[in-house]
Amino acid sequence: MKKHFTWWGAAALATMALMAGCGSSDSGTSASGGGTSEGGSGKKIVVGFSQIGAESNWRKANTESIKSEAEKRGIELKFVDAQGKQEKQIQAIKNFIAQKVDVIAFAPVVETGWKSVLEEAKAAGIPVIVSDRRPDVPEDLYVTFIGSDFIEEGKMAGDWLKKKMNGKAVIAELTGTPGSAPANDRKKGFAEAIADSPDMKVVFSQTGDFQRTKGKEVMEALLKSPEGASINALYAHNDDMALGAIQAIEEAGKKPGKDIVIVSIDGIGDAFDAMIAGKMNCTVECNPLLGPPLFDAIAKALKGEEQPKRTVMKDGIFDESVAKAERPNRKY
Ligand code: GYE
Repeated sequence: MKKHFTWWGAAALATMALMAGCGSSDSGTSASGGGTSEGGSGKKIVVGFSQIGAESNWRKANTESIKSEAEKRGIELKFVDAQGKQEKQIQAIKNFIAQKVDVIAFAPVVETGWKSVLEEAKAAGIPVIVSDRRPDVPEDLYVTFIGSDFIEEGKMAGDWLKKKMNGKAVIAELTGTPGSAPANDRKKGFAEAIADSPDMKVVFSQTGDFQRTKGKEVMEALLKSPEGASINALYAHNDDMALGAIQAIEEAGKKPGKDIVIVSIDGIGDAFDAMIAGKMNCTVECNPLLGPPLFDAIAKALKGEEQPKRTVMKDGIFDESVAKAERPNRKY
């Protein structure tokens, strides 16, 4: 493999890093040598990444993509898992600022509450890249945001279900983490898609926090309640919750995928297996492989290059009719 690394590239990188007020040259914390991504001082570029947690297979694939891309590029990654807690993410970002990392990247668990910590990063001259979910902050507090269009995903799920059910369904909705961009937007997009069909009714909506076990618990309780009896469709904001719900539906003596038609979002391998087994009907893809575009954006930020405020990942939709043919292409 040819390395596209030149002395003037290194010099530009170092200059820009200094212009951006980055402290890699005096932080003394980063290991040197080994990689291709060095600042002019011979020190590795250090990126702090605050991840939400490991709540779903999507998230695990996302983490893996980020870690392996950092390694491939010889970048030192300080990776911190917040176990689903915003306070831990804020603390991690504050620590990255104190450590004078070159770039901070993060996936905000919820939309609100980020302004003050991002202002601290800005005051310290550390560029911030937003990964996966949008924070509700002024645009000047981050360089760029890379992730999917969650409203569009919700719309795709709603349009698909409307067609499948011929415009008539009694729907249960399993929502994602309260206050998160994907939960807010997937709910909105789905509602928009079915708004013109008065016989498509969402009669139940509760959070399963994007987790398989919680999806199962919520579905179990619903099926035991009187309103559970009439449900003939399930919309889950992610595949893991749908897969948990499938177990609950089977345990309740019903046929998932038949008695209750199931559509969810992410496109993980397990969802394809469930479709092949006839237990699930459709998944809208959400691409978790953000590592490569994320580190492209980081490289540009360090060079001070112009870049768009928003990069939208392209997502497809896969239903039971294509699940078997598509399965070998699924990597996560
Ligand atoms: O759909 C879900 C994960 O933010 C797009 O978070 C991501 C979502 C994904 O827990 O599985």
